[in-house]
Amino acid sequence: PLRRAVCPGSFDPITNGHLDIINRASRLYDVVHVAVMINKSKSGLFSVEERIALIEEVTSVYGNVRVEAFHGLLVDYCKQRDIPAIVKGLRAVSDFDYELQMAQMNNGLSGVETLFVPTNPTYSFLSSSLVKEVATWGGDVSHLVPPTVLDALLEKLRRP
Ligand code: COD
Repeated sequence: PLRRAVCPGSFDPITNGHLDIINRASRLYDVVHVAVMINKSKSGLFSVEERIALIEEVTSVYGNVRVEAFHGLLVDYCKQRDIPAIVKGLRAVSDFDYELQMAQMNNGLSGVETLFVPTNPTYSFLSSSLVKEVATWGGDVSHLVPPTVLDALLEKLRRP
């Protein structure tokens, strides 16, 4: 059977930090599912369809990444697709509290395991929200997101 893992997130938009984790997961597993989790209370800059298109474009080189949206609990996403592992990036201790809480909750709910990959230090300060904030005020984020994402971001900020 194929060994599967999921990299979940909001990906609004995908950054080089996300991409680094997805790339590393794609070398450890046969299939990596990237799940764009829909959060009704957070509307986001990019639509879910736009986020998926961007992720598909920048992960297609890996050859074993599948991207889809999901509305609901991550453990249900995993159960429906027979995915035993969640792969998450850990940026700093500040991520750890919440990530540990979610990992333990998810394991308690369904037995799914969470594996933490230490972030490439180049991206340890990086988040989608900071990228959006910096780009909104004209700051240079070209080293923080893939070129396709940069184009989409600049286009979006020009015509919101
Ligand atoms: N370097 C490395 N990894 C990074 C970086 C970076 N610079 N930035 C982000 N990441 C990784 C982290 O592992 C992060 O968790 C993941 O990418 C996604 O990041 P975001 O910011 O896109 O997404 P979040 O933090 O909004 O995602 C939270 C989830 C959607 C995963 C979570 O809320 C969830 O599972 N929701 C579904 C509902 C559910 O099951 N809730 C119960 C949870 S117990």
